[in-house]
Amino acid sequence: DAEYSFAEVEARWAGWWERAGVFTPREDGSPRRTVVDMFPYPSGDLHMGHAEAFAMGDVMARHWLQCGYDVLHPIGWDSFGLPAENAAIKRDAHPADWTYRNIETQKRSFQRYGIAVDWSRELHTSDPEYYRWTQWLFQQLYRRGLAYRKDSPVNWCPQDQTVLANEQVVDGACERCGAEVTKRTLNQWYFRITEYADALLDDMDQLTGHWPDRVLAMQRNWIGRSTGATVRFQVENGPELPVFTTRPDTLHGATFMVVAADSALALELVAEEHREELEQYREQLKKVSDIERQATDREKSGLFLGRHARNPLTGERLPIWASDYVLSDYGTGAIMAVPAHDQRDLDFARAMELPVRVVVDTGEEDPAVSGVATAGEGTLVNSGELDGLGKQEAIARAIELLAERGTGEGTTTYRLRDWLLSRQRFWGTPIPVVHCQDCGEVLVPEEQLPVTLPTDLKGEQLAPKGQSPLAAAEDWVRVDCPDCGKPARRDTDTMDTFVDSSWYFLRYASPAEESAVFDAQAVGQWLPVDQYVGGVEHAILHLLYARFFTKALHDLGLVPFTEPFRALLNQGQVLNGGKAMSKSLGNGVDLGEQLEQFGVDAVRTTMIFASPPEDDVDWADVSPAAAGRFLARAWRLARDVREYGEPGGDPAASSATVLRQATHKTVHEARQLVEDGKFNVVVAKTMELVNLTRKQIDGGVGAADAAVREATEAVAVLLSLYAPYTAEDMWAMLGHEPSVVRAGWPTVDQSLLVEDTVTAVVQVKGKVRDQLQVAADITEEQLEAAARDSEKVQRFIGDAEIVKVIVKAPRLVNLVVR
Ligand code: ANZ
Ligand code: ZN
Repeated sequence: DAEYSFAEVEARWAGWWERAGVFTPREDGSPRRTVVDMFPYPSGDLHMGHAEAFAMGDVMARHWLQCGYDVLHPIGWDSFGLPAENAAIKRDAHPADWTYRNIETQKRSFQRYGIAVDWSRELHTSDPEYYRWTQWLFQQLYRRGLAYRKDSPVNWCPQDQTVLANEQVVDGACERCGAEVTKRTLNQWYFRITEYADALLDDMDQLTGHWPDRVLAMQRNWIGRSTGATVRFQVENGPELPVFTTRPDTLHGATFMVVAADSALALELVAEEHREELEQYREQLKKVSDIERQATDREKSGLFLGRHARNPLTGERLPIWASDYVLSDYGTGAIMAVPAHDQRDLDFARAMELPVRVVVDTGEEDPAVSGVATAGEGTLVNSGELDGLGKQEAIARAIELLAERGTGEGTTTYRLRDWLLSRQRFWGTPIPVVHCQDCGEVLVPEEQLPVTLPTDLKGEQLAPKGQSPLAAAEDWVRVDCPDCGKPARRDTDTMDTFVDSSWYFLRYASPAEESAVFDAQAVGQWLPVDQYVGGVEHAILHLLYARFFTKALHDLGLVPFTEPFRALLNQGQVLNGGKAMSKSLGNGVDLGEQLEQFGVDAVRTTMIFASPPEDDVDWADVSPAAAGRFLARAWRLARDVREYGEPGGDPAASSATVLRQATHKTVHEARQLVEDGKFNVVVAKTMELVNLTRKQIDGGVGAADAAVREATEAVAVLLSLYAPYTAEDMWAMLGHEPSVVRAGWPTVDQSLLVEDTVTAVVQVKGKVRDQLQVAADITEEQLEAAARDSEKVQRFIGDAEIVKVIVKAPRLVNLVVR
């Protein structure tokens, strides 16, 4: 007998799906579904993380194909970015060389991995055909006032001459070279995502239940909408000092004020005798990253500015301090401190020996004694006309009082900041703007797009020098102003790669479209994405940016929907020994070696079987070898059916009711399990069906039985979701034309789903000779047929003639013979 060899099975089908165009949408009027995996960065080769994520997305795509949908499951490459640039600097090459070489390698691996994607729609964000439209979209946003430039302080490494992200500053030093990081003010491009803060929050209602709750919570938190009040305090012999507070009810408990030490406000307010002290303090702060500053366990520091302000409700005189625990870019950059009811204020008050006054009685211990601020519900005390009110009533009343006096009003504040999109790097989408002395910022005319990257820069020329490497390409930089024709200069910054990935899924609908960013009709037909798949590390930025872009494009009349991804699946990580794989731990698992040793299908099956999709997979705890043995067992069913079975038999005529029930039940349940994201259970169900089928064959039903063929075909369809090579091979052995991919979920016979089976007794001349498990609602004819088919019964009858049959369905058959 032929034996299962994954290598032979893979070789038989390698490349076949692409050649046959199996995954190219037919656009034949069937209902459509779109599955998109977060596109990969071409970092080198496929790794275990990709292998898991793409196996998951593939289950959904393949399931919908079996359901009869026309499925769009595309792939592309997020191919701009720093690693390519760094590799180019090191190897004295152009980033494109490294990038496109990696894409080739990785693409071959993806194809071997048998992903059900339509390669004809492959896109690269670093292709001019693609980034032309990234530039075009930037210009549309610019025209709408959604892209703008402003000066802003950034982390600056004087050694590397480059801007650093907050995450790259460690203990005030550059993560790479250790130099002391300073702040520098640069003119940067921003997208006005804050204009969409409310829409981004409110539209999450549409996503609830379809996106993981934790992702929604993280986005909500990141946007950070706070409702409260702006309260204006009057500085003695000075300006008004507005603060944002969520607790205007606690105004009587304010005992001092704090302004952000690094703000212009602090410099403006400081009394002359404290100026030097403030300047020293500010120097110190430049070395601390924003992340560290916001840590709650950080020791409080600050200084008195030598000024006072008046409480607008009580007239009380409050000292003004400066500290780093107040952020310059949140609210108004200044606060009223209420130490009794705000922990950060209490810590500061205790450190600086400032008074603490309770104004909300919560029944808890005095914060001045306990050191724990009381933030909960309670009754107002020491608060004049607010006394006796509850917290919520007092908030409303305080806002009324402030409004009456003209010293405040209700306001909403957000934590979300505009999106800083410019990068002083080479390998990204050039910003399509020209700067002219006379005309200012001028958009590059649409017919001149794309503004392509110069191809003659390489190696050291790309190294960071404090401005974009593009600035060094003088020929490229110098252009005539599109408006006045005078000499002007191109913008030399490139876009954050998150801009490229904020709209790629839209391009998949019509990737070859040359005259527009996309074909509106195709976008309307394929999008929004029905199932988006990717890692939780993108819970905030990428997903928020893509949602923002979609909303902005909606408002520009370019797309008819406001949310890009109907459903989101965050696959877990692949660990090894309980820890994330890493070079330093030396616990990396090489995907290529796993594929060589166990085969694609065994690795994919292992990924899917190990745990629910959103849980981590610990490679140390799984057995791809066992998965391989399961696939071999499944495959042998098809081999035996081919060898002994005759096609065309009617399973309904089979007496193997138990097997038929199991088959139909498995198919029925599996469909729902996939929809519910319980992919691992689908594998378990397939295993059970494979084992049962083998038992039935060996137990007398035989491989020729139509019910066995039926079960084996169901196994092939189930396997097509996660073991594509084996499934295709089985389907062919069963005598079908390829491909199994669109074979369709077998039609479920509802009568076989009846949970209750009963034991029917078969008697020959009044003596019990066999017992059959049958459906409770089996018909008289079916039961008689089953009884006649029983091997045991046949043995007792031998050559005798059946003269009479008494059937009492579902319990009894009595055969009278002579
Ligand atoms: C007085 C007060 C009393 C406050 C109280 C809280 C509790 P969220 O909810 O995060 O929006 N705050 C305002 N601007 C700030 C800034 N730039 N840096 C640091 N803290 C700032 O927080 C709003 C509260 O955070 C505001 O309400 C303010 O403190 C503080 F019992 O005002 B509160
Ligand atoms: Zn001009």
